[in-house]
Amino acid sequence: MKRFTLFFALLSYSLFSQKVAPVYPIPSAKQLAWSELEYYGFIHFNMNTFTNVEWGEGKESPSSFNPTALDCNQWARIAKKAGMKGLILTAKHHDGFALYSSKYTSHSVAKSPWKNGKGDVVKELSEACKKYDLKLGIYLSPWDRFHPAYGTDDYNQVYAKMQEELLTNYGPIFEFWYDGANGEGPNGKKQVYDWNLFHSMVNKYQPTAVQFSDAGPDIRWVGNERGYAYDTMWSPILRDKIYPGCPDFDNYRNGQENGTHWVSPEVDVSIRPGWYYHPDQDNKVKTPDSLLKIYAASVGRNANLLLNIPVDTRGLIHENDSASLMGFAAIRTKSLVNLLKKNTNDPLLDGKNSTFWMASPKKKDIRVELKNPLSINTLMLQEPIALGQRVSSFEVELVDELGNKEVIKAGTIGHKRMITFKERKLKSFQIRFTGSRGPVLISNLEAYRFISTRNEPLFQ
Ligand code: FUL
Repeated sequence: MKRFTLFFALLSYSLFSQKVAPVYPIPSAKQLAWSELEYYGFIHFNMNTFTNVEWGEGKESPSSFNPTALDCNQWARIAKKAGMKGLILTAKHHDGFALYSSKYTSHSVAKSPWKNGKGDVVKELSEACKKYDLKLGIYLSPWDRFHPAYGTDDYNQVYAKMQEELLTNYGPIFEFWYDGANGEGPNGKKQVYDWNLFHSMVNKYQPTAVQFSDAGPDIRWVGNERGYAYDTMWSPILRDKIYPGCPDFDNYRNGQENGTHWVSPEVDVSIRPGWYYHPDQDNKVKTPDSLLKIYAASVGRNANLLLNIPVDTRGLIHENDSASLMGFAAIRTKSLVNLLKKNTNDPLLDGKNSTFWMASPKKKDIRVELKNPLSINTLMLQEPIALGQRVSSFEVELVDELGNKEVIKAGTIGHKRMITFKERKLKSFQIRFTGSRGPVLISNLEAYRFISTRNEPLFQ
């Protein structure tokens, strides 16, 4: 690929992070490491796969759970080839059926015909993840429509004990997922959850794991299941005002400029319309192009992407899903080629997050003159978030080879921000920062040409 020479009208300079005061809140070490993961998978596979529903009632017979060819190595192999960093498994969904034999519930694989009740899906997946160098995450639905103790204090102990089993028997866990969906248990009772107890279990047994819910404590739901984050996407949030399943969550989904705690968003979306496998959705698998747009609207908007793959009744990822994931990986790799020339002496162009450009009263903007016009449709900016999230608004002025100008206004940046536009041959561009908490720091600037499976520009 042809490389282009850059002329910077500004003088960029490097600063060591310790010389710049952080703007609080800032991420913990485990939150920072989590942000680097960017893309990993969700596996919805459980009783619902066999009963062909999205939400079971807890009255299903364990005899229905009987995959004919379950192969967690196939899941892991596909996830690895797809470029995912890990997999999160539904160890127990709302119907209460557990994918491993638990001492604390009678509703599990132990009562199923699969492997004569001796099977353990969590174990098989944990071994496959180790083999393919993937991280393992656990989804354990707090809502349980089966458990007789649900709605009483005892259930909190049951849930914590199940956490203990999952957190101590399967090796390192990178993420623990508390679903916000919540309703009544088998006796019509609602549960008052002991969140402090649940959080303490993860902190005790897997201190490097991040915990997900509508309200964190470490990472949070983005507020929709359609695959996108927002133009303004703060990691800081007023965490003490929200809780899992809180009805006015919409008011908090963008995070808050004056947020008290660092709780970054995660975008969860399924590759199919449903979270679980339904044969009539075999031809409704999202295309590689739509997955790449989802990627730009999630990873490119200060969030991580958790892409769900519904495993089928054989216990395998369906051929159509696999094909789409491979197509997505292929165009993502081609699209993420930085077309700005790397320059190890320039903190913006060295590809490192530890060095950064800092705005000053004299140098408020970033201005790039391209010696040879460059055909692109995406600009990517990063803040060194270890020092806090700062930019609240900015604008990008694009100038094409004929001198035509367009100004795009945008909100936050955070870990990664992608600004996408109709492809054009750019002669120069300028990034003007119009609002920030403290001095603006930018650690990386890249330019891409996002393309579709037909090798056409992705954004029209
Ligand atoms: C939702 C659940 O109700 C869905 O079944 C699914 O597990 C999704 C990831 O979260 O809240």
